[in-house]
Amino acid sequence: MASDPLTLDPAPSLRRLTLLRPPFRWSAATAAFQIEGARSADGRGRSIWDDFVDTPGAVKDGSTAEPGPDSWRRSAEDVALLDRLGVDRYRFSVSWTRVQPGGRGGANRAALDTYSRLVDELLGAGVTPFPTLYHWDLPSELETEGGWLQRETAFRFADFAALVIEALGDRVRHWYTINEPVSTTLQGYAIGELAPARQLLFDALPTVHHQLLAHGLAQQIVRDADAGQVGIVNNHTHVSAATASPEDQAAAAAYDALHNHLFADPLFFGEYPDLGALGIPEQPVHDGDLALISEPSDFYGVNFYNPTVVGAALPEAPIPFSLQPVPGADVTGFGWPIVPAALTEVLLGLRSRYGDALPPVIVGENGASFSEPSRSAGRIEDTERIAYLAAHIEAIADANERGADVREYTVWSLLDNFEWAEGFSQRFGLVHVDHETSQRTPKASYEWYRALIEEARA
Ligand code: IFM
Repeated sequence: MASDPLTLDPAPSLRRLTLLRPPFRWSAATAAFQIEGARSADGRGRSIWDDFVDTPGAVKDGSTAEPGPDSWRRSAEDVALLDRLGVDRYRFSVSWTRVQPGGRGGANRAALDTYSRLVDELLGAGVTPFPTLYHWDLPSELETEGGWLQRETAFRFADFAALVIEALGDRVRHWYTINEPVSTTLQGYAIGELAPARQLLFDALPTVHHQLLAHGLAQQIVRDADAGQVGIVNNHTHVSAATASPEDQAAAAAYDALHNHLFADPLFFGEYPDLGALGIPEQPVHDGDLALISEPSDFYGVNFYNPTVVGAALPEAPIPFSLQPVPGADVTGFGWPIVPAALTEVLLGLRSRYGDALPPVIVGENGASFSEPSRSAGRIEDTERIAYLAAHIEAIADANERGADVREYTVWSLLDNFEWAEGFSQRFGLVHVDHETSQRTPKASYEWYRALIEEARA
């Protein structure tokens, strides 16, 4: 996917909405640790994110995800919001440490009952439940034993997945296995921006294979249980070289391989790209692993936020590339460049690289944080977010018109929530949340998305 820099198309009009009529689906997403709060309730165990937030200075604003939206106790409010929004599906995640507090053993029934009630409430509201089985909350005990660096973790995850699928699989018919393995590998184990805050650089890379193996095992469990549709969801970025120099081009190709191909090639080609020239060791593959990992899924989830411009390594740097600003692009509150055309390129790039091996695509996350007050005296007029979402939806329509097969769009996020190392300082929600009182107030973008969904179905 490495190519020339892309230009920003600022037009937020939805002139292509006609291309996204039903059966195209509209969704919104959250994740357990980011919204649930109630860290000590109902027998929940510790995860690597509890360890992270309890490390002084690790979270930018010192927040701990408590209470935040407090969705463990207030899920009925979330369901009411989803109902009025009119989404087809709700992407939420199941907390591993609520179901298996120590990361292994029998299920905590109280936790499964709570998720079961959420599923029933969603179905009652006409919203299809679409859980993610792993959204970054690895049990601390397993991290102590090596976490995703250890092959065994994939099997522990499969045990957990089996408990959830057994409890909910009579009503849940759509499953994401693992969320953004690339973020866990690169930000969690390689550079330590996210939990478990390891700084292993290329020694982090066995976590790629172990997460993909976990996906393959969980997918097999869904299949064996006849529990519906299943796939993985990863983050993709469009990579371009900072200049036409051979050094920058080579660095961009290396980053593209690391961020995009290393994770998707084994799923769709059944083999890892050869990154030996970069000094990256081979993945710890056992007989039969790649066949399992490349078993066809029902969909491929693509999370997209921003493109990446890459230049040659800086002097003395331990990695063979440098990440650079995207020239001329506006940025979100996070500082992420806003380039909707890059999403079109990612979708077309996947199509052209993997051809018929690529299943239908779901955009599993897309959204933007902007500076907004922590307390809301009324509706927040988040026009920048509306422009961001509209332009990216249009980018999907463009991709479909040019041969991609995207079947669903998911906004990150339904709610303002705990943005990992940024704490409560970044707000992505369609709904404002006062993180002290947990009060929810729909923003202008919520009403805009509601109207868009209605119009797309008309
Ligand atoms: O909040 C995260 C989410 O948990 C995973 N994908 C990216 C989002 C924004 O950073």
